[in-house]
Parts: sequence; C-alpha cells; structure tokens
Amino acid sequence: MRTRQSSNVALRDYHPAQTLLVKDVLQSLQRTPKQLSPMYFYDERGSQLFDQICELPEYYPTRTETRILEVHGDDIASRIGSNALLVEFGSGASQKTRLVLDRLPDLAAYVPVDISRSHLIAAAKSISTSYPGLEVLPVCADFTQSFALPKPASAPSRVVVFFPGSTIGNFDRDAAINLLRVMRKVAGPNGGLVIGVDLIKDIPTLERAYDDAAGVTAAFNLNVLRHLNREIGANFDLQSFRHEAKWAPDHNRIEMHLVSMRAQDVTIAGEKIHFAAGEHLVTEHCHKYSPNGFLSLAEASGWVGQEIWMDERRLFSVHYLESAVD
Ligand code: AVI
Repeated sequence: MRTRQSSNVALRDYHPAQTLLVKDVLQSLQRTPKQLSPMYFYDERGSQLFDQICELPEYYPTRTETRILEVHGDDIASRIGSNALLVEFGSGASQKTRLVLDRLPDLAAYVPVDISRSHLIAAAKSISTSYPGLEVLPVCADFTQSFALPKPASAPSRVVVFFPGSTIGNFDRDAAINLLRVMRKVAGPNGGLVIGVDLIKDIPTLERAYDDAAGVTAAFNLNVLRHLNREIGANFDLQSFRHEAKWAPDHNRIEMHLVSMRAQDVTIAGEKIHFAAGEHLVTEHCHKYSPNGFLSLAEASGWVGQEIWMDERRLFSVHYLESAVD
C-alpha cells in the first residue's frame, strides 16, 4: 500500500501492479468465449465516455436513480444515521454522493473507493472543496477484494456502504455474492448498505440503453481495446471490431460484446491471440433484477433488506439493507 499526499487529500493506493493486469488480460482472452473484465473500461477516456453515457436520452438508469435519491433523500439519510462512516464503492465522479452528503452534515468521514486513480483524486478534491468540514479519505483499490478502511479523526457510529449506479449488475451471480460479502465485511456487524439496482423491463428500452443512436456506448466499448494497447502494449486494431449489445433472456442481462470483423491475430506481451472472423469478445454483463430477485441475492450474502425505493415507472430501485447477525 502506498500513501500519497495530493493537495488536501491523502490517497491510500492499492492499485494492482502491471504484471497482474497482463496476466489477467491474457487469461481472460484465452477462455472460450474470450472475455475482458469491465474494470478495463475505465481509463481516463473511458471514464469520460461513461460520464457522457450517463447523460444520454436512452440511458435511463442515471437520471432515474438520481431522481429516487432526490425524492427519498431524507429517508435514506435517516436510515444512514448520525456520525456514520460512508464508504462509496466505485465512487467515480462522486456525483450522486452529493445528494446524500447534502443531507448528512454530521458524517464522521467519506471514503470514496475507485480503481481509476486520476478520477478518484479529482473527485475527492472536488468533494473536499464543496464540503469543507467533511473528512475525505480516498482509497484507490479494486473493490472486489477486501481492503483496510482508513481511520477517520472522529470515531464513527457505524459504517454504511454506498454503491449507486447499479454496478452490482456488472457482476455475475457468484462474483456479485462475493462483492456483497466484501461489503458486508467492510461494513461490519452494525453496518448498512445503500445500493442502486436496475430493474428488469421491456427489451427495447434495455437494448437502446446500451446501443445509443449517437454511438457513445460503442465508443466506450471499443475504448477498452485502446486502453489495453496503451497500458500493456497490445496491438488491437479498433477498426476491426464492432460493438454489439443484446438482451440474454436466460440470464436477465444485457451482454456487451466486441465482434471481430475479420480473422486476425493480436499480440499482447509477446503472446499471440487469434480471433476468428465473427468471433465475440464479451466485455460486459449488465444484470437486471426484480426487487425480490435482488433481495434473495443480498440475503445469500449476509444482508437483510429493510426498505426499497423505486420511481413511478419502476425502472430502477434503491435498496437499504443491514448486516445480518453473524
Ligand atoms: C457501470 N455500469 C453500471 C454501467 C451499466 O449500465 O451496466 C456500465 C455501462 N456499460 C454500458 N453502458 C453503461
């Protein structure tokens, strides 16, 4: 672990080493079907493209969840309670957090956790500037692995994990259970979890959200290849892959793929990876849940559901859960 002082925020840095990234990418590309972790979307450009996705007319989750947090913000804040330590997994630009922070003037501290170091530092500085009395303790980490929480100056009453955005949907069942258990461990015995979960709905609405008319999601998907070219010296030809997003009814999920438009070889760290013409590379799964479907997943992971808030059209849900008794 490295600690860096950057202006007014001290960053705890658990970012994985380069050799681990190369190993992970090669192993994922040697599987059938080939796949890549969605974690690799989020370099500087990927994070910017994702911010653009959130503004798209077709991408309903962000504005719907924001509306739920606005309408039910007071209830959510009272569930979190006084003097809590708020730990946000995958904090990104920390935009939605502001809706919660505005209603929690007596928070013990805010801990944003993200893999994208530059985004994390920028967001932590911006939150510190907007909330001068709030202690902000950023952690750069792959949050799927357990990590140590920084100690705030004032002892918190409890730990509450905040995980908006329906990123839980990007994890397959076992990985989702594993992540919810990591959250349970981080939150401890008296802990809470406020989590955004996208809901199952009609297929055209879902497919349009992941294949927008302006092509921003296509650019976001292809950018993962550019990221690997730069980060680990791969030589993907971006012109030779196309974006695809389809609903997979057996799994209740949108699948984002990159399809190889010709037979081609790609070299990564001296290893040659062959793509057949028409071969699919799976870049992301976006699982959608019913309210009860998500509750049973959470209950299998050590959480007990307490309250669910939804918009009038039932597009999106925000759950509040508490740690189950050990
Ligand atoms: C981050 N995550 C919740 C987004 C989603 O909707 O699954 C990622 C995304 N991929 C394409 N568009 C948005």
